[in-house]
Amino acid sequence: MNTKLGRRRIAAVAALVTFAAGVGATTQADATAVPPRSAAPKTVEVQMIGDASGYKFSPAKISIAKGDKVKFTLVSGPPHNVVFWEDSIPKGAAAKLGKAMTKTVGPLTGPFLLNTGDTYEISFTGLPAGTYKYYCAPHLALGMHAVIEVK
Ligand SMILES: [Cu+2]
Repeated sequence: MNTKLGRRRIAAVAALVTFAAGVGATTQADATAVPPRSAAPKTVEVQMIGDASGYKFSPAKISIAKGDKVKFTLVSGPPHNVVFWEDSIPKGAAAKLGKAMTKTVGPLTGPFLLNTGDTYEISFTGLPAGTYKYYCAPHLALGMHAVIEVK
């Protein structure tokens, strides 16, 4: 009698053991909690520099994955900002990029950073792959422009 119940108990114990093994391996448990992706989103840093060597974004060209963030940090020579050329970004990206940019002071125009250490972040989540060319409004004439490649 009751062999069915007995089997169920064994199954329940087996499930518990499996669960406990999973808890022991925390990295494995964490990996199953995030949606599948080829790699975790990362933040890529770009420095805004203005000194005796000139005005520039460094590095001037970066390559990121969809979903990554770009973090601009003012190092020297302010004010600096980030402005995208609407005709030098992928077709259909302008509206989404405009929403992804916070504190804009004009179309695809980020706020002016004034102090060393100030940062400005843009998330490329949901933005199409392609080439995004941008510049710093105060220093465009001095060659302060750069490229973000979204893969
Ligand atoms: Cu600048």
